[in-house]
Amino acid sequence: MTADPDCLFCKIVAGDIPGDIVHTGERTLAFRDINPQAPLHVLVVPRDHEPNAAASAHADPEMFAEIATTARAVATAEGYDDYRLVFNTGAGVGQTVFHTHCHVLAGRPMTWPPG
Ligand code: DGP
Repeated sequence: MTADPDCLFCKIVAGDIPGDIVHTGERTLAFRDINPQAPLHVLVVPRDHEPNAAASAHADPEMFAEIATTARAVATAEGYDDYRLVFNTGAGVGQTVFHTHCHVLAGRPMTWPPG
C-alpha cells in the first residue's frame, strides 16, 4: 500500500478525515463528492496513491477495470443504469486533487462536449 501523507484522498482512504463512503473495496474506495455536480456524484479512488489516472494505469494496469466495476456497482446501487465517468488528468483540464479519482455522475441530462 502506498500513501502520501500530504494527500487529501489518502487521508480519506486511511479514515483520518471523514468521507461519505458508499462502497468499500479491497483496493478501491468510493465516497460522495463534497461539491456534487449531479444528483449522483461519487468519486472512486484506488487505495494506492498515484497522482493521476495515467500514473495508476502505468503502475497497476488492472486498476482501471476495478475502478469501472466499482463505478458500475455504485451507480446500480443508487438506481442508475446510465452514468458518466470522468478522469480529470492534469491541472490544465481541471484536476485539483492529485490522487487518481474517477467521477461517477448521474441523475440529470448531460451535454457533449463537456465544458
Ligand atoms: P478534480 O477536479 O477532478 O481533481 O476533482 C476533485 C474533486 O474532489 C472535486 O469534485 C471536489 C472533491 N473534493 C475536494 N475536497 C474534498 C473532500 O474533502 N471530500 C470530498 N468528499 N470530496 C472532495
